[in-house]
Amino acid sequence: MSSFAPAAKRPKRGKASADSEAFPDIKRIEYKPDAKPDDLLCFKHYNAKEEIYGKTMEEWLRFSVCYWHTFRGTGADPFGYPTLIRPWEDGDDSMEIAKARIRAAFEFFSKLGIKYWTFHDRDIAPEGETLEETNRNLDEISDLALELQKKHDVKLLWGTANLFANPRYMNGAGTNPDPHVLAYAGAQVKKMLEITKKLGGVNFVFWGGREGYQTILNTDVKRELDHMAALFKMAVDYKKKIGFTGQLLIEPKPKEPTKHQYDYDAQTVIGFLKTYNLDGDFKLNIEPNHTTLAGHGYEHDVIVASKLGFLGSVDSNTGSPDLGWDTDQFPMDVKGATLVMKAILEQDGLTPGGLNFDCKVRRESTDLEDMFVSHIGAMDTFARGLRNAVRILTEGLLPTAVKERYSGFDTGIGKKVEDGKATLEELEQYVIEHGEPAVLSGRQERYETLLNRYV
Ligand code: XUL
Ligand code: CO
Repeated sequence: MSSFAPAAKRPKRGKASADSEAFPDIKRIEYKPDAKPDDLLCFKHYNAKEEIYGKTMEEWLRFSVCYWHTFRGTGADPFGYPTLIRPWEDGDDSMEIAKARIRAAFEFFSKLGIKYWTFHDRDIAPEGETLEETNRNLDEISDLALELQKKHDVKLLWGTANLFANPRYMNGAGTNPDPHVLAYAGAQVKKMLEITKKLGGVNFVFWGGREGYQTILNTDVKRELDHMAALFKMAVDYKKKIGFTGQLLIEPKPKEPTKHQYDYDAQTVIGFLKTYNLDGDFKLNIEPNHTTLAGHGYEHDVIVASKLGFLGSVDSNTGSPDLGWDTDQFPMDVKGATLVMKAILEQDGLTPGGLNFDCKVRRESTDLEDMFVSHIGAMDTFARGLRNAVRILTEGLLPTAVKERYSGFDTGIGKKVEDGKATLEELEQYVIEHGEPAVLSGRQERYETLLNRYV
C-alpha cells in the first residue's frame, strides 16, 4: 500500500465571491409531470405543494441534504485520490473555503427546493489547534449558516458531533477506555447541542461509528456500555438545561468502521435504551443501508422501529445488494420506498424527523449536474413511494389482510393472551377442548403479488 501517496493537490482556482453562483447553469428544479424521459433536471413525481392523504407531499417527505457527502465528499477511496473537484474548493481546509462552500450548499438546497439540511460539527468548519479555536471557527461559520438559513428559507433537520474521524477517537468516543477521550467527546456534544439549538435544529443525532470493538479480548463490554449510557444521560441533562427542544436520535449500525458496533440495529438500540432508562428521551434515526448491513431487509428497521414507537427519522439511502459494505447510494428502488412510506404514513408522518439523503454520488459521477440528478432521482423515487403507499392504505387490501390474519386475538382466548390475563393452565384447557389447530396458509405469494399491483 506504500505506493498510495496522499491525495494530489488540486489546481488552485479563482475564489467564488459571496454573490457569484456556484451552479450558474442550473435553474430551480420544477415539477413537470409530462417531462420527456431524457429531461432529468425536473421532478416527474414530486410536487411539493400537492395535497395527498391529508398533508402536502413536502410535509410527508421532509427531504434533507446532508452536508458531509454532498459538500465534503471528494470521491477518494482507500485505493484512489479525490475525483470530485468542485469549483469552490481549492484543496485547503480554510475558513475562506468553508464560507464559499456553505454558500454553494444553500444555493444547491434552494435550487432543489429542499427545505432541510444536516451536518456534523467538523463538516462546516475546520478544526483548530485547540478546542477553543475549533469552537470559534464553528461559531463563525454557524453564524453564516443562520444567515443563509433565513435567506433561503431552509431549516436544520439535525446536527451531530463527529466523534469518529479524529485519531483521538480510534478506540471509541463514549466507549473509549481513556476518560480523557470521553471528556473530549462530551465537550464536542455540548458545543454541538448549543450550535444545533442556535440554528433551530429539530433533532440531534448520535451515530456511534467507533462505539464498539475490534477485538472483544481487550474490551470490557459492560463498562463501555455503561460509559456510553452515561454520556447520553449527560446529553439529555444538558439539552434540558439549555432549553434545546429537538428530539435526540440514535442511528443504529452493526459494523464499519468498527468490527462490532453496540448500536447494532433497531431492536438492539431499543433494548439498550430500555436497559439504561433512556427510552423516554431518545428515538431512532434509521438508515436502510445500515439495516441491510445488519443482515435484514431494506425496510426492516424502519418498520420495527415504527411499530415499537421509536421511529424518529430516516437516513434515506441504500446499499448495493451485491456488496457487504456501506455504499451510501441514492435510493432509487420504488418498492423499498413504497414500504418505507407505508410505515411513515401508518405512524402519521415523521415530524420532527425527515428523509435525510445520507448518500454520495459515485466516485465516477464527477459532473456538478450529477449532484442534482442524484437528489432529483431519489426525491422522485420517494414521491412515487408516497403515492403508492397512499393507494395501498386507501384501498386497504393489504392492511385488511394482515389484520384478518391476527383476528383470532381480537376475542376469546386470544384477547385474554393480548391483555396479559391468560395462564398456562387455561391454554392447556383450551387445547383439550379444541384439539389440533387448523393449518392456515401464510399466503406469502399472495401478499407479494398484491404489493406488486401498487408499485
Ligand atoms: C455513517 C453514517 C453517518 C451518520 C451521521 O454510516 O450514516 O454519516 O448518519 O454521523
Ligand atoms: Co447516516
